Amino acid sequence: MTEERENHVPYSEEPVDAGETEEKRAYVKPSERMFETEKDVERVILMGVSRPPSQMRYETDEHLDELELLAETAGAEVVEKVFQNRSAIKVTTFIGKGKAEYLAERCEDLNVQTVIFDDDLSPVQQRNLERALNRKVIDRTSLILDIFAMHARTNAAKTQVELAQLEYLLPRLTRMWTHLSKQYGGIGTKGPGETQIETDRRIVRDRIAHLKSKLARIDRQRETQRKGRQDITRVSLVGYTNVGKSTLLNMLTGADVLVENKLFATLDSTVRSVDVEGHDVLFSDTVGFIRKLPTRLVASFKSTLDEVVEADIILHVVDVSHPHFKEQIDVVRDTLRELGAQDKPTIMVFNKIDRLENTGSMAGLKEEYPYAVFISAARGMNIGQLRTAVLMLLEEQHREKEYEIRPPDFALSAEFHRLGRIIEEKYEEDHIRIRCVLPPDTEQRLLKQHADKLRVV
Ligand SMILES: Nc1nc2c(ncn2[C@@H]2O[C@H](COP(=O)(O)OP(=O)(O)OP(=O)(O)O)[C@@H](O)[C@H]2O)c(=O)[nH]1
Ligand SMILES: [Mg+2]
Repeated sequence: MTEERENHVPYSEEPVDAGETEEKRAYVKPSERMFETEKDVERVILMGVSRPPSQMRYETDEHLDELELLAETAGAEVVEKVFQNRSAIKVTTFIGKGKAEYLAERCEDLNVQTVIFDDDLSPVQQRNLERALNRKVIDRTSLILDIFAMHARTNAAKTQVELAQLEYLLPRLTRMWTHLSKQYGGIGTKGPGETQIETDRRIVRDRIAHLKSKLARIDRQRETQRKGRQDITRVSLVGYTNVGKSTLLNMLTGADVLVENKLFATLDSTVRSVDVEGHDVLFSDTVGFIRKLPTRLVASFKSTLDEVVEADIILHVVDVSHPHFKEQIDVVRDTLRELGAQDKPTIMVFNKIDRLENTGSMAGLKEEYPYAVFISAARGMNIGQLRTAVLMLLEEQHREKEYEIRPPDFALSAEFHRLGRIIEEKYEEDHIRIRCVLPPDTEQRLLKQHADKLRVV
């Protein structure tokens, strides 16, 4: 057994819900392979590969800086960064033979336990590299998954992370890795002629199916909650990780979401209601985005990210003090596109202006983004301007209209009062006229529900 396999400890957490049986929990929790179980700080080498002209060396440098932050967030110590230029990636080992030998040497010299690749490795590449280096080899995706596993607090977040981890793991289950069921005696009993690895795959697949149905249940609950709020305007804070979304939510709403100088401090969405000049507005903060965020992970975070998909307005928060904030903007836009939320009314919010030494750069940005707001969430600078920008967009969305209820229906009129902003109301013998502003969703719903008596004048 290699060191890695000994780190596979059985999953023995308390059941998170009562319907969960022993058998369904019978598998090895992947996150426990990694940094969580390490008592001493894990020493790691980062490996980046440039492929000019599609990825130049300076880009690889930037990516490795970010990978270093990720590794540190996961509790590891980065002792060296290694680079290679390659025009073609090797199917078997990703990097060339010479570089692999060099890496093995450096691992030995520097007492390194793990090598982290910035690029996704195929299961075969990962396995071959582990053999060649005689060390644990992981990639960016699996590092991100580890951080997610460490930071997941709520039932929903835990379930989502575990699902993503198992889906990552499934194609990587090899004969070397396995013997899950033996650890559980009796569980996942072998069928006739079924090999150990098939049994293990089946355990993981069963667990995946169970997690998916659990997530579907969580989705339904959240949907019911959202339905109860559908008449309220929803503003979702999105952005790259660590840009200050939670700080801004706290500042806007008085919430006390955990704020940390860490990547992926927030994994779930927090929703708070605030009155913005007479409009009831729900602000939500959610999981941050990052370059190369695995699509699988985005998919398993569907129930958290629905908050973004269903928002009326998006606040795209940017850390303007970050040297690569423009690239981060692109990553966020791409992720929004993946979610199908790219066409929502969006306000660009440039945060951390207090860290800008040269305010001249702001002038250029103001030209490029004329509707953007420049704030410092931590210092509370220009928060009023941001509220105004939200309000203006709201007003634009909630244009004032005149409605007629014929014959008069006082219950319906009361609903207008509850859900809209009434500007004027007139009672006539055979009808009621109301001039008001309604959120678009609400208007649609009322018109449909009361088609027999309600119309727009
Ligand atoms: N100087 C400065 N620091 C800020 C500002 N806003 C947030 N920060 C800091 O940036 C770090 C990240 O803030 P968070 O609010 O946790 O960021 P986030 O976008 O929610 O991050 P994740 O949830 O990890 O994706 C913390 O250390 C904050 O104190 C700001 O306006 N100025
Ligand atoms: Mg946060």
